[in-house]
Amino acid sequence: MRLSRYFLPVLKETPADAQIASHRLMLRAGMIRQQSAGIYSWLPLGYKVLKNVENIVHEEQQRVGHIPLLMPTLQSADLWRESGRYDAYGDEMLRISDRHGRDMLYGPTNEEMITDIFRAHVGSYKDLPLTLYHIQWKFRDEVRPRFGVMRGREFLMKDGYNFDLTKEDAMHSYNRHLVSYLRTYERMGLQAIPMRADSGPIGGDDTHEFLVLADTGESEVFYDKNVTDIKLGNRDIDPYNVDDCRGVMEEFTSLYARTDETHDAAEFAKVPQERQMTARGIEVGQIFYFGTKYSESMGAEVVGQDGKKTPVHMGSHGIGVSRLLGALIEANHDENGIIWPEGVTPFHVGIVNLKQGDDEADGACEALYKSFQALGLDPLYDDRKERAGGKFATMDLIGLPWRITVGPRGLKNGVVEVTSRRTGESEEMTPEMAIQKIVKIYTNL
Ligand code: 5CA
Repeated sequence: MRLSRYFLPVLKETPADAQIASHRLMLRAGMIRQQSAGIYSWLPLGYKVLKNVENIVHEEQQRVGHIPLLMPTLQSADLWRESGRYDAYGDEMLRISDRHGRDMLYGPTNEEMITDIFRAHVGSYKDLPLTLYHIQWKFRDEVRPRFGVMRGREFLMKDGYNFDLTKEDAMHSYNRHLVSYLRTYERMGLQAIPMRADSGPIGGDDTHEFLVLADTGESEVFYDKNVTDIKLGNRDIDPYNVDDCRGVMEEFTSLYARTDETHDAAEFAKVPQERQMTARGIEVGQIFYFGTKYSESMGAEVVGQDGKKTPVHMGSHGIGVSRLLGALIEANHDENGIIWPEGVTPFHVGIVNLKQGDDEADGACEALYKSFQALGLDPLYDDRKERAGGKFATMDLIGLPWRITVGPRGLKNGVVEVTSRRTGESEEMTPEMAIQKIVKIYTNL
């Protein structure tokens, strides 16, 4: 993309009503525009990152055998009457009626709908286990939408649902989700700690939330300092292997880590005092096991090996896809702007032409631009007739992890400058070496 032809409405001024860094930076970098309270348009730059985050979520879900589908945003109230949640859900549910006076709602989650799909098409234990998921917009009429996409009313969520024959099988699904979530967040360059939580309106007793530590997080968290040392890394975990997944679950959840909802001061006191941490966190995902809560009330049964019908054991599992952009920025920014981790960056590299109109500089930039594209990378070339300072400020604000600066002076010596957004360090090298360096960074991800 050439910046002169792109749509990047950056703001010079800091928006007054945005209280936290990620909200301010998303507005300033032209990523989102608020349309009404808690409802946003995703402008091109924001949309690109959202798609990158979505792709990682899809890949990691499918890596562990979960199957994508797509359910609608609007649902019939009758389905929710079957589970009893139409009345129980309260004011967070946006209720709508259509021209025939039928009660509809904008889905805040999809347990009922997926259970309906399951009961219509699955009847035998032979079709289990099954995990279906989608990435779809949700609506929750939050009392206090705030912090931009962090607590929106309309937001994008990955929600997945497992169907298993027994509680034991369903717990394997739960553990497998935990493994896949850890990998998903790590690929984005985020550490999200699984913590014992409360299940709220979804139901069930077994639930963990995944929290990214950040001062601006909405949840208060209590944890053993040692949990932050545990990483999944590149371990080869077979998602179908029960012991492998249970092992990871135990490793990540045996140390004390809880949100304020389940915090137990007496238990916490057993953690050595120098390791007792109290902090704030952003909830970027949650997994639930709720057994037969929906399958019993809605008649989702399978015929077992013994020929008898039995309700399936279920859980649901959510990732806050749009919220993740906020969490990513909270965890990766400085006073000049965003610092995207390579795994989600909207463009792989920025090219800054210090002297637009100079034949040599223009030619070198064009050559870099075309080479990156030919190698399958997505460069953003600032080809505007602007001062260098303004170009650098824009690049810093939008946070591309790598910048190549091209100017007549360097070109005289055959070099361009490669700058890391994170460290601020610059290195001079030939354009060929610069290409090699950047390509290598992205192939090694
Ligand atoms: N049905 C279950 C799992 S699929 C469910 O709805 N879980 S949830 O309520 O925990 O939501 C899943 C994730 O969506 C949360 O962890 C959070 O990251 C995100 N989320 C929830 N509410 C909002 C909101 N108002 N704005 C942005 N993200 C949200």
